[in-house]
Amino acid sequence: MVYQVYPRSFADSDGDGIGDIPGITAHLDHLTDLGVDVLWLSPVYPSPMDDNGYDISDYRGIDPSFGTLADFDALLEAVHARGMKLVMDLVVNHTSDEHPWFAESRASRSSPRRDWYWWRPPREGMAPGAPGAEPTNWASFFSGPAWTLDEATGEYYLHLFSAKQPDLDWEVPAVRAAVHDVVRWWLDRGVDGFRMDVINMVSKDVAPDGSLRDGPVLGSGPLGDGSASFLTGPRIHEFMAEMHREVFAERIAAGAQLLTVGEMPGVTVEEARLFTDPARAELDMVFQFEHVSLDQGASKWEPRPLRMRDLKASLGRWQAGLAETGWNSLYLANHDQPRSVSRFGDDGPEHRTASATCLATLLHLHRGTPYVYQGEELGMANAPFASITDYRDVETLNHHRHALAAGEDEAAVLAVLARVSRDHARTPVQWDASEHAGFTTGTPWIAVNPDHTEVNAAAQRDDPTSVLAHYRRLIALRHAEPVVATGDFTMLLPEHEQVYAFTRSLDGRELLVLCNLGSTEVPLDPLRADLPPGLAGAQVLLGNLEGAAPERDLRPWEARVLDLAGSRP
Ligand code: ISL
Repeated sequence: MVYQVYPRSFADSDGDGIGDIPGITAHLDHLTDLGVDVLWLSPVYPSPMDDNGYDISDYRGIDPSFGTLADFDALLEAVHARGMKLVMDLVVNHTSDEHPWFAESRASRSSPRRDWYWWRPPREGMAPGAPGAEPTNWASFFSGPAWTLDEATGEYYLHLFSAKQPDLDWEVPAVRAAVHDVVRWWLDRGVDGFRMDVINMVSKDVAPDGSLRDGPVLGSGPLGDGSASFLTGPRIHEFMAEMHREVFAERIAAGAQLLTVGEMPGVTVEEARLFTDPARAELDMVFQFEHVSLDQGASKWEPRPLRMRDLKASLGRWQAGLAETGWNSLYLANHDQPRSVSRFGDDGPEHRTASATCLATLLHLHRGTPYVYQGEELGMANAPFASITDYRDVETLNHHRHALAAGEDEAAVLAVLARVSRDHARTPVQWDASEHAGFTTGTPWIAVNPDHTEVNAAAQRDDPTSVLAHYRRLIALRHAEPVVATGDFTMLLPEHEQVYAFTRSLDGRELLVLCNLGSTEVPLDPLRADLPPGLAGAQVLLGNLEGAAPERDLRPWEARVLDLAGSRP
């Protein structure tokens, strides 16, 4: 399994209130105890921090707020000494606007690096800066248009994210070669692979004359959805195969064990199969977004209740779709998503532990590679932020500003942010009950969740009933049982609104997983006809509540992994 560290919020070693690399090195026991195989580090490169490091100004260094290259090398060595691997975040759809490449590109229309980014003149017949003069109507993911005018040269540059994150133009071979060089540089330093940020956006659908097309208008306009022009674009498979060939293939042939995972908003299961088909040699796995979009309306700012049958239909389709060819990544949370226990579980005191462990069981018993996001293994919940001054994230702050400017009611906007802001994932890891949760001796850059007095690693470490202890057991189970890692997956009870059930089977071994995703008890008898036979003779391999028995009714948020083997005629 892979454990994601968001360095800014993990552990601060020097009291400046910002997590750093020595802080991670000092907490590696936590990862070893958990059974982590791979650590994925969100970006630590030099950055103006407009998007907390997803805006990189130097691909070959470490931001001073996180430490030094020597600190990084020490972390890498310590990770390897513990038998773990370390995967970096590769953010190459865009750079920071403060990257020297962009500085050079923007300097003049005739700069040799002008074409490294997407510069375009205003819409035909319109003056630069006039409303609607942007080259296309695309909305940025972070509110407002995806184009910003550079006054000095009179052209616009494309940024699918913030104005400080200009998109690189991968059509230019020198851009791709520069990216390959960066990847080689880190592999030579000893890293074990990459999580590739929005990598399915690097191929844009550009017409032979260089123009890009408007997308369908969003809501009442004027901005449009350009995603048809940049999600999984025409040359994306070529670019992924090229990177594999240029950078990874030789090292893998020489015996290196490397991991590549592409973050791909909007990717379909059919595309994912192509990306992860070993015969095509592109990527090991992708992060898909279907299951984290089911509780969203027209946008992430319009949350709606999740229907259990939608979740099963979606995850079930991904399990089936990548069963023969390809491989799934499994996640419920990351640094962009609200906390999983608040979103899919029940973070109130009564059901917090049970629902966090129930969700963990569900996820970790699927086929694929599970990802745990820092603090998820403690049952960390959304922050009780009530004012816009509590928030730090560029996406959240931009949305708030744009929504208010559009006349939306602030209380309603804040109510949505309280559910969906990315900052919920970014409050400091709760190490202990002390002030600032043991995260820092200084003032944390974003508030610590006040529930750290109850919910923290120190309180859970030696408590066998804790969320942390349950994660440890789940990870150990996967390591010990081939059926968990690679067994076939069959979804059961597809229409049931509360019980999520499936089997895993391998070489005559069969596991039945039952998860009650609700706060009421569910009697087992009415479900029997749709469950495999042999419940009576089954063994409880793992349960999240004390007193688990194969045929017991499912208590609120109870999860059970039953071993049906031996009970068959
Ligand atoms: O966060 C999201 C949902 O609100 C997504 O739109 C998110 O921006 C998208 O998944 C891309 O995420 C990645 O690239 C962004 C960065 O802000 C995210 O942190 C990163 O994971 C731009 O680099």
